[in-house]
Amino acid sequence: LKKQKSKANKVCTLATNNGPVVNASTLPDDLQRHFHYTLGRDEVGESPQYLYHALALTIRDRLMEKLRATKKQQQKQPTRRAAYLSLEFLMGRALGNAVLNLDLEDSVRKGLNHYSCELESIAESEHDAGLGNGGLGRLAACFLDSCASLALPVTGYGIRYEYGMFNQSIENGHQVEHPDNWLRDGHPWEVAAPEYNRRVKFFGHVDTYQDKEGRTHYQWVGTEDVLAVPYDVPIPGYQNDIVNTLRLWKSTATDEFDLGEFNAGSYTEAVARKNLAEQITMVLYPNDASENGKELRLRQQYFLTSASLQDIIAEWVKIHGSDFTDFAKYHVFQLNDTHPSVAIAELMRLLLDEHDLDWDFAWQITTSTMAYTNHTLLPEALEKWSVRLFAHLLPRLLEIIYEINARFLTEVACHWPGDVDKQRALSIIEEGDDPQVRMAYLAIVGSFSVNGVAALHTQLLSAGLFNDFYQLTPNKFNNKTNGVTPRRWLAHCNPKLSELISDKIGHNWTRDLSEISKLRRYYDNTKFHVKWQHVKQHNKQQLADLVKQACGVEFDTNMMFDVQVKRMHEYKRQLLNILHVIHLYDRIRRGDTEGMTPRCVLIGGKAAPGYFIAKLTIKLINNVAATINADPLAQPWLRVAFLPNYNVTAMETICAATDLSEQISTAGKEASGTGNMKFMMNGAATIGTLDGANVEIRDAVGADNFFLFGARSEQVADIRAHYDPAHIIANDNNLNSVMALLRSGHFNLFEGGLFQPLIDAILNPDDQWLVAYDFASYCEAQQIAALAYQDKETWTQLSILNTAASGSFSSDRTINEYNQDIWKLTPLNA
Ligand code: HBZ
Repeated sequence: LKKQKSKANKVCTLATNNGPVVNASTLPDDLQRHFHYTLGRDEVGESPQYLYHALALTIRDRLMEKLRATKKQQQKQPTRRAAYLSLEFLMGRALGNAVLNLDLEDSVRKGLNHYSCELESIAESEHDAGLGNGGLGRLAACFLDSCASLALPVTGYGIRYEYGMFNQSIENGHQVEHPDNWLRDGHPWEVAAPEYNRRVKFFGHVDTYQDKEGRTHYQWVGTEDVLAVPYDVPIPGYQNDIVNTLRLWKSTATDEFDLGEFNAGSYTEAVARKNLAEQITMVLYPNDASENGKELRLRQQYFLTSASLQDIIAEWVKIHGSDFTDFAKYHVFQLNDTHPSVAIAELMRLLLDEHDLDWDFAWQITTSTMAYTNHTLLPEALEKWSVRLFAHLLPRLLEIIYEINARFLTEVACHWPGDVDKQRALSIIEEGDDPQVRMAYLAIVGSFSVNGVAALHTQLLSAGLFNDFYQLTPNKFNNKTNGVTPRRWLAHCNPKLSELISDKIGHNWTRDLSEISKLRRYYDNTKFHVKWQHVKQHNKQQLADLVKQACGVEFDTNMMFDVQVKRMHEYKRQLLNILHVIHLYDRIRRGDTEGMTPRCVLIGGKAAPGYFIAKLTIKLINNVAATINADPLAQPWLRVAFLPNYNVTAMETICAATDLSEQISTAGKEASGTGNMKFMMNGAATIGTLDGANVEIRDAVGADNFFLFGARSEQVADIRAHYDPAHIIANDNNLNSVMALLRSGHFNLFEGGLFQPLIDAILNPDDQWLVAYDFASYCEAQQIAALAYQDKETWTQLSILNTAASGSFSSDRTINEYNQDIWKLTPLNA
């Protein structure tokens, strides 16, 4: 019996170590096994989602193998690692990306053959993982792809929202929000890991006591605890056998919490408390540029932060016990904006209160492991939390923040002796009737690195918004211009162009996008032009099909595709875009079509549900579109559509099909932009202001190949000082005529006065966004772009040059810079 037992154990150990064999050749069989046995299905029939699910499980098996191997390699030779802390990871769909990164396309197609199904149609069953608002969340997703592809030991930590970014429909021209129940059909990519549950504290109060040596100890007690359950999502590197982890936390009630109440006879209260705990990770806040100060949001931030730091520290303690000497040598935390910046206070708390370190040592560790990325210059988007709320929800953390602030203000006093105003200006605590914690200041003080996301943005941060901090610690500040992953944003979303590119310059651009510059050699090769145009036509047809189906608008692929897709915001100036559309329409109606280029204008994006003026802009775009599309006079020249529910998956079709990319923010307001990079990579030309990464895009492609317009960021303050939009309108026939049309109610015949707030905004001398100011130069740049488009050769050259110049906008380049300057990690296999 003893013998048998030990044999059984051995078999068991072997099986868990090596697992079953899964590889490309067994894929078709594995797919059938999952379809028929795991899911218990017989035929595909009306329900292709089961086949999608089976395929996802089949691929997940392969991801798990590589994930295990990657972990093993890390354990064999412990290396420094990074944690990317972010409230948002806007992943989109996983299937196509996994097939590409694991190089499984052929075997997947073979496997699907058995069911007479196409990969493309099966992929449509997947819901987008929309766990983010926009640029910041999608950047985090691109970064994960690059980290895995560069074999860097980086783990993403985020929240497993039950409901992601809302779904947008357009009803009578208005945005209507619908809950995004993305987990409805299950999420086959994730694996729950309840063995790593963590407990997060809220509320309660702080007790202190003195030990024998007279040291004060702090105990955060009387808390209401919530359990954090990790769900791991595998992140495959590009054809390199590496699979990293994105760990998403879900909140649940703790067991004994329930039991206690239950035994006391308060069954309903216990269930209600459970709801309260589960509320934390229920829904993503859909605001992308303004703070709402809601308690639940602070709970989300602390929940993510505390669970993630505990996770990392627990792992450390398992190996090193209570010795934290080398902790900072092995760890770095990248904070994606201030959203997780309470991590600075939480790491201090864990080290001080739970692991008994003294302040100086804990602070030394914190300030050599935390790094902060800023994504905005808009003052209204800088996070502040009421001290009152903080004291109630996280009393111990507030104490620690006060202590950090007191010590920091001493430094300020040394640097600017006697300057009390300076101390007030730099204080982490903003004084006033309702004192506030300034999270950006906490993030700067507690980090060894502070970076902006484009050259101009970093310069404006250092010279403007954070100048005092820059003077105090200039070496903390650095730039990391954003990038996007060329795997999803070229190889996956534009297979036809990818093939054409690889035919000419080989395939290595997918690993090293700087190689794409080799395309320049072909920029005046007419044979190549024909192929390039052919691909673009094909992609435009795909987008035209999407627009037809989603909006009922007929896009003609021979017309120029002029596209602006991004979150709706005044600073992004979708209003300027639609004013130009009205101007074109006005010309058509006046018969002034000489030199006009036929174009299809596509606009898409979500407005924060409480953002009135952004929602009204959506309504205006829809009304203008309806009027123009119904006018037979306009048909040959102009078509306009607002695409509902713009998301990652929509962008994959859109960026491959666009001729002209609209990047028209008021200069100095868009930190970087990343859509601009996706369009460029796919061969669109940009019409844009000198803002964010547009500056670097224009430098890369050459001024002749970029349609520049508008006020420069350094002029904006001067312009605003004597801004008189009424005067500008009166002196510009085109704008005057557009405003007259708007005022006449031409676009709101049965909705009198509807657009008055937009008219007022343009006429307001306080208009921060300078819509009227930039209108004339915008129209001029549009006319130049339109003329360029009429010359097919010129435009094709422009298109090729844009793709060829996009090499430095790969997130691989960005991540290499993060690694060289901030993280200093050694790649696995190296
Ligand atoms: O981050 C964007 C910037 O506007 C854009 O210029 C930049 O390219 C991108 C990546 O660096 N910022 C955001 O997307 N911000 C948010 O989504 C956001 C979300 C929640 C908030 C505040 C902002 O509470």
